[in-house]
Amino acid sequence: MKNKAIAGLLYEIAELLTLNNESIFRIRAYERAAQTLDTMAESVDVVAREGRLRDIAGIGESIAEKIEEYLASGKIAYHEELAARFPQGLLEMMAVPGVGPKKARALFDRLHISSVPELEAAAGAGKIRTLAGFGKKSEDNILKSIATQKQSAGRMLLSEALALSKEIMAQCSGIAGVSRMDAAGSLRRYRETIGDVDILCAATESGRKKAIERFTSLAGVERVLAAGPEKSSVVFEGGVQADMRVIEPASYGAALQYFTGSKAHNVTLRTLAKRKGFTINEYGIFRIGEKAPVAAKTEEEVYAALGLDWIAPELREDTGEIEAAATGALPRLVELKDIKGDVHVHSTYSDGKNSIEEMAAEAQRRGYEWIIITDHSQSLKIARGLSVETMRKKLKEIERLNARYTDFRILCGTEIDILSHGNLDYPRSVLEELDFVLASIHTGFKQDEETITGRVTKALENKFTHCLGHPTGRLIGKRPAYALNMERVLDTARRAGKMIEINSFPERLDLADVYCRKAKELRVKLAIGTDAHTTGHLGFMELGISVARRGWLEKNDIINTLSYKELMEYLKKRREHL
Ligand code: DGT
Ligand code: CA
Ligand code: CA
Ligand code: ZN
Repeated sequence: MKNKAIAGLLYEIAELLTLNNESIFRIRAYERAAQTLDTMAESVDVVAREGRLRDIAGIGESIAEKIEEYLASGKIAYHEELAARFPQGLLEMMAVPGVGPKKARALFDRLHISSVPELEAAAGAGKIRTLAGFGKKSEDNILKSIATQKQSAGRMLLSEALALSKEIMAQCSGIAGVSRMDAAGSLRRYRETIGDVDILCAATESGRKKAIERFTSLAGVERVLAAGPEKSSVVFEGGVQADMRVIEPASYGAALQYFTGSKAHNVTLRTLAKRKGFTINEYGIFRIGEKAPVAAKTEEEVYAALGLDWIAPELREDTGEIEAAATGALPRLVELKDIKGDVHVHSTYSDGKNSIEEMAAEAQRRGYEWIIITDHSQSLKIARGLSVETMRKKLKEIERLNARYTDFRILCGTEIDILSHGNLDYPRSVLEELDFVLASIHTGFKQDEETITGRVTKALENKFTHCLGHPTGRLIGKRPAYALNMERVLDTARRAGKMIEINSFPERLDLADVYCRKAKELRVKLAIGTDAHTTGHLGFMELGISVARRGWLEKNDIINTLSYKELMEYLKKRREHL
């Protein structure tokens, strides 16, 4: 977790240097170092302790010293010194997507705007469009970005909350008298953003105190908000809140059910209980007027007491799951262990950090049967998209690697740019040779609904396209979705027999759960891709699976559950289909 914190500070230094009009080389050096740390699989503490910090490509003496300073003291004086030169609000403005350091500086110098609220007011009043280099369009974008940021304000990404909860539970494990620990709340339901982390812990009287002590004195705890006998709350550095509730083992199932939520699910459940002559709370389910619960120990018993099948937490949003549980109609949700391959993987051929061989080895380690390498296409120069010539080299390398495996296969694919008019970024002669064509948008995010929807549907109708990559382009908390008409896109996918990706990258989770469910209704198949740029990123599959499960998807709705042979047949049929 320190990798991220340090990367964040280094990125900020780069931005502050930009704000200060410093040398571009210096700025790039910090950006590169930040990016390296951000995507590094190893923990920076360990690397530093073993004296290998200066061996990392892109980390020179001066930056290495700053990293060491952070590891020793939790801060970087150089960062603080730079930050102190500008109003805090200006730094926040700089973080608004579409603003950035250069524009922030212009707004500050010419309109004396030095905070996000001031920026919002000025944009709303039409004052920004008059500045040279801004215009009406950038004014609208600023307003949109501020709105997106507000929506996710105070919430963290699912991946961050998962990492934190795993850390908390690992640190709190092994306490005598504590028999079980689970994440609850939105985290157990795998919502895409998380307000606070809720942990439940089953403990006897003696385990109780120790669990709370351990929890409230965890590394990184900045403030303890409450340390009661049943519930304690802490705030970690960076402002993330976590609650831990300590529960008697006898009523653990009832508590887990209650504190998993969602609130809407619990409200409907409570209504059903009432109709059946029960009351339900965090201690159990009770026949009205009786003291002893009918069920409390396990969640299964609680649901069964109401005549319901156990409902997977990912479904507990009150969108029909209770009705389905009453009639035995719940879906059998896809699971991580059903997954046999990954459809979206980058390598050093484009902007990935590991070779094809390394990515394949990691996929094998994860128990997969196949992996599709989808490097960027020729137009996407910033991500080192492959020329036609390099693509031919890549095809040969994959052929050579495949000759070595007996029970594993690498497919040669591409994450191909959908060009501005909906055309694909390679000629037919290349497309014909590829196993998998994942078509994505990387430019022109701000086109209007008609234009961008037309562009995407045209790409889907192209006979060589197999799948639409990160369909809406949204970055959670950072960038809104394109103005895409998703109904039309799904309908086109259905008619053309094309797949839609569930991109598992932490800030994408795109296609989102509600649309996954729509896709399933239309019998459009989904393909989960991690968009891995390092071997470690293949682990994002857990996030993609969680989106699929929240979208009610079963094994057959997702092509990642196919064996290599089934997959090849499926892909071949898709092409014959046209
Ligand atoms: P979050 O933290 O905003 O991502 O969403 P949750 O669902 O984790 O909400 P949180 O942390 O406020 O509460 C945890 C769970 O407690 C929630 O999912 C449902 C359960 N709960 C049961 N009854 C109530 C209630 O009356 N109020 C609230 N806030 N939660 C309740
Ligand atoms: Ca919560
Ligand atoms: Ca909570
Ligand atoms: Zn992409």
